[in-house]
Amino acid sequence: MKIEQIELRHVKLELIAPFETSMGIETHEEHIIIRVDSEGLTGWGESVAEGTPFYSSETVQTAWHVLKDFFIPDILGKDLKSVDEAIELWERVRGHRMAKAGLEAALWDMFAKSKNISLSTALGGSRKRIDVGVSIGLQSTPEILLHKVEGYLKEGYQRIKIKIAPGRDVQLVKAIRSSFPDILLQVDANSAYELSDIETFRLMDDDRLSLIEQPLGYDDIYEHSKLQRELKTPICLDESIHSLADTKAAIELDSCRIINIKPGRVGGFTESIKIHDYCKSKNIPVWHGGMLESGIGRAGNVALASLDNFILPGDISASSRYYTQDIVDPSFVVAMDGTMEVPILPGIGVQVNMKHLDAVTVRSESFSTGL
Ligand code: OSB
Ligand code: MG
Repeated sequence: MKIEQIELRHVKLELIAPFETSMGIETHEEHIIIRVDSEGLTGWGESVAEGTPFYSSETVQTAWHVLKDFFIPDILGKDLKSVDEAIELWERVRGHRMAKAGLEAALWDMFAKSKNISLSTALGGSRKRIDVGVSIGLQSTPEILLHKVEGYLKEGYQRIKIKIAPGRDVQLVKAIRSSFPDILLQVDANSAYELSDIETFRLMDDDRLSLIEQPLGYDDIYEHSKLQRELKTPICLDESIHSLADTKAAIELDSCRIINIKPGRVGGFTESIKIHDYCKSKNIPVWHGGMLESGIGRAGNVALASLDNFILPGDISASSRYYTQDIVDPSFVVAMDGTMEVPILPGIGVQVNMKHLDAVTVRSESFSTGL
């Protein structure tokens, strides 16, 4: 397919409520929406690099730069036969995975549309509905947290994840466990602890947590293996896993027993599928993480999570859990049984609402072959 035009949009979406983690408080989410036009078809993707380099070293600005100066010129005007062909052209770029994943997603959408199949089918997914959970930020009091947990359980969410930070951890887990003894519960530290904090994790080790997500250093694999050795509760790595190679290292070292897959963090759907398949061959369950995506990124997440080794419920919640107005129609909803439908229409399977997209766009730039 001849890549005729590519457009970048820096979007800024206001969250329904501030999202607090050990990395700070977010009131808005900034991402890049990427549109690719080719032979009458349009592909959409979302780069999840954020406004700040607190979760990942990438930001909207670094992603914009690398997309504009490297990834886009590599494919603009080319007649691509497949997504793989683009990935080969991009191979010389090191890192910048979130930038690459956004453009790769737009190509996946476009190629799926050209074959008249859903993105889920194109990626090799088989589930018609996926199991979903919700990620709850740090709250000002344990009472407010319990109230939120109760509300989300009533909406149907199959599991609860809470953010933790030093001093705001064990007592929150105990409080939730005493009110909701049997729910699927997990915690996410976003790298807020050190190995010397092991006692904190021991105190939660009998609370039947499904997993402890990324307790130690954001790039660490080695110390997590020391921590995992001392705990019954599975560790799950998020920030530390950027590739299939990291996944292999983490599994061989027993640094974690579960992997969180976010296509942005690992450079796209293609790498995500490799990680998914490798984990499946090693009996390691995976689940789909989230980056507070708009409906465009969410559609990709839902499609990827339809692959069969996404065994645990994902951080893929209803559009309304994040934003008052999504930029796609229909917006994503969660059924009372805690599942979400996988779109079956071609590509991402949802329509981009141009009016809503325009309203959240703070900057845009278009690149075309030029005649
Ligand atoms: O660590 O999983 C994380 C959001 C932004 C950055 C990192 C993380 C998160 C979440 C939210 O936990 C997941 C979601 O999109 O619902
Ligand atoms: Mg996480």
